[in-house]
Amino acid sequence: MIIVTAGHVDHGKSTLIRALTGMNTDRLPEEKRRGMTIDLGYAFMPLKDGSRLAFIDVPGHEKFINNMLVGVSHARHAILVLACDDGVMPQTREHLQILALLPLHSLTLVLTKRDLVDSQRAKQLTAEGLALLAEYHIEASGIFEVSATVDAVSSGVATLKAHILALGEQESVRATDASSFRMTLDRAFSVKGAGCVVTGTVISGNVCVGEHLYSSGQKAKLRVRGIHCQGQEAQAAVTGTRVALNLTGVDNHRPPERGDWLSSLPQAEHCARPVVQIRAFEHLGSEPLVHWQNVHCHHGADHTLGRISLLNEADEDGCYLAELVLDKPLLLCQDDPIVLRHIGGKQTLGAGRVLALKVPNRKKRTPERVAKLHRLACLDNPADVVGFLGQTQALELAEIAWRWQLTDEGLAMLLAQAELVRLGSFAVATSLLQREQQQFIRLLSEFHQQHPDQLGLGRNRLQRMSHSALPPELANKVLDILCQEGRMVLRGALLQLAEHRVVLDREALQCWQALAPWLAEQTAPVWITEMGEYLQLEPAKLRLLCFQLVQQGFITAVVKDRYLLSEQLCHFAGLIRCHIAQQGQLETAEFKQMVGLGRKVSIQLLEFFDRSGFTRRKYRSNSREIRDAELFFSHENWRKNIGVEPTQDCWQPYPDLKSGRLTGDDVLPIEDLGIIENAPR
Ligand SMILES: Nc1nc2c(ncn2[C@@H]2O[C@H](COP(=O)(O)OP(=O)(O)OP(=O)(O)O)[C@@H](O)[C@H]2O)c(=O)[nH]1
Ligand SMILES: [Mg+2]
Repeated sequence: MIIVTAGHVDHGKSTLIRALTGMNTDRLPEEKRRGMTIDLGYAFMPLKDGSRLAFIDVPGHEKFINNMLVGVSHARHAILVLACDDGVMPQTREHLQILALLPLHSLTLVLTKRDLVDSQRAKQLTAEGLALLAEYHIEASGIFEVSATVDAVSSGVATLKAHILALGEQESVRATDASSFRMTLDRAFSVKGAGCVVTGTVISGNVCVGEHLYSSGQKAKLRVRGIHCQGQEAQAAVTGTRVALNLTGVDNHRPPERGDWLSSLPQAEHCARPVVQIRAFEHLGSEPLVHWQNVHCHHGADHTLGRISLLNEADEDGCYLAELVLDKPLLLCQDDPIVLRHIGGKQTLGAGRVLALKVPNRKKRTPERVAKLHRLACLDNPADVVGFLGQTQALELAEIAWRWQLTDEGLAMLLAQAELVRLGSFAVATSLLQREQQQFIRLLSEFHQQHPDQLGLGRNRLQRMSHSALPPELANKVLDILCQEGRMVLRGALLQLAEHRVVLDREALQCWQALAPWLAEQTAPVWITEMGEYLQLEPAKLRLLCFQLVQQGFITAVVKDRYLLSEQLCHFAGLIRCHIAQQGQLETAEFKQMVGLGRKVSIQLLEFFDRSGFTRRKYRSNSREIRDAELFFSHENWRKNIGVEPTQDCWQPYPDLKSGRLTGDDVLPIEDLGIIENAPR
């Protein structure tokens, strides 16, 4: 447990810590000379169970407010110090404002320098202190009057110490964690014989000696060689403790520095435009926020300048929704506080709580988006937030883990609580999945109605048509599930509803009935012009018919515009298979002789078989061998191979990728058919 001090300069913060712990937190020579705190100071107090409690002593002077912000950035317990002789001063108020913006577990009010005033003044000051806390809706966990420079027993220090020890014991009961290790660095230095040492506050999770951690400042992972936790050598450190880590693997060109982060999870990208909910103190006299106002942004021990892009007007609680446009991106997680100060350093304006790390480029202020952000801001529990987000979008598991800093078990627990299911590397709500499935089915069914002569749609086209909220790889998974459930069927690269059947229209059927016997009499593949002469049809019309017949698997194009019956093709394939089984290979001349056709057409046929994956031409040779004997086995089988299923009146084909008849994963629009090897035009 860590307790931070707060209060106006010279109100006795450091003296109080010395009285409590016996340790002097003002370690710098300059601090000793001037008798004031400049940078953060640390002290420790042993607890009954042998563990230790840490104090962070902050400077009270307004010039060093940046250091104070680093010290309190992840504070959960604080002591607000108020000197009896001075009373409430500007930094008393400002420090309290900053503490009020943080998710504190306890705040103890301590009136110091009690020996300098009478009891009436002390009483009056107690009332003032309480009124001040009430302004910020903070309830003190205890109020103590202390004189830290005189004998500790009679000065109230002992009572305060007892209170702090009790707080420490309560906190140690609370320490259960499913979160991963994350720490902000407030100091980094080199120790002779040990190397790089960094110190900071463990914000979540725990770390052990020997572990490797990601560092935001370094490209490589760093190994933890040694740990000091709460000022003592240790093997591990847990949430809410002050630690010093001895790291190895540090790149000395860019050594760790204040503001860096260490984490056990691979770090997400730094965020330059977080969406935040800003709690401002306008009602307590702070300047009102203005759109596009320049501000100092303090996050952990890191700092940058930025602008506030307001998304709405302040609500009744004085809260705004805003996007922070940061000069330097910060390494943010969900709900992280970002303290906003006036650009002139005059006052604290408020603090933002991180709601989202990814922002859309457009439509930022639509009523729907603002309502969604409002809803998000009202949710405190991570499971509620994840559940809410999962209703409308797929969430990447790695992103959830980073935003809420979760270990694998923590992530599993969160998903279970939020009722999300894992799908690949994503988490989605079942309701969203169902909606997407229904949308795919609806679109495909509409497509079938509009294009009864077509097999179906490719995945990409279906996804584009559905304007799916899911990323492509996840949408593919949803389609796979639909196929596994038998609601859709994948024919080659095309998806169709299970019940969909392609039929030839009446005119096409008549043409085919006339064409089939004529084609059966032909020994060689015929050109489309010959077919046109026979059927007395224009080539354009005939091409459409041929396209349908090819889809149906009745005919096959050997080269563009030259067709033969698929049955005959299988007969040729049978001859090749037989010959190669006996001879081991097939020469072009042998094939020519076997089928009794001309040289040119024989080569066209052999090259077709090569392209479709049935045969392979040997390197620098005119002979061929079998590559996939399963293809073109028999007419019936081949139809099965190309996905043909018998129906009552015709055959259901799907394009065969191996033969290259429909390349790509889409049915191309009719204008683009030219690029398909044997698609008729
Ligand atoms: N009489 C009396 N003097 C006190 C008491 N506590 C602190 N002082 C004196 O007040 C002066 C300032 O005390 P510090 O502890 O340095 O004050 P601080 O709040 O740490 O000041 P900064 O760190 O600069 O913000 C010192 O001279 C102390 O001796 C007290 O209880 N009684
Ligand atoms: Mg001090």
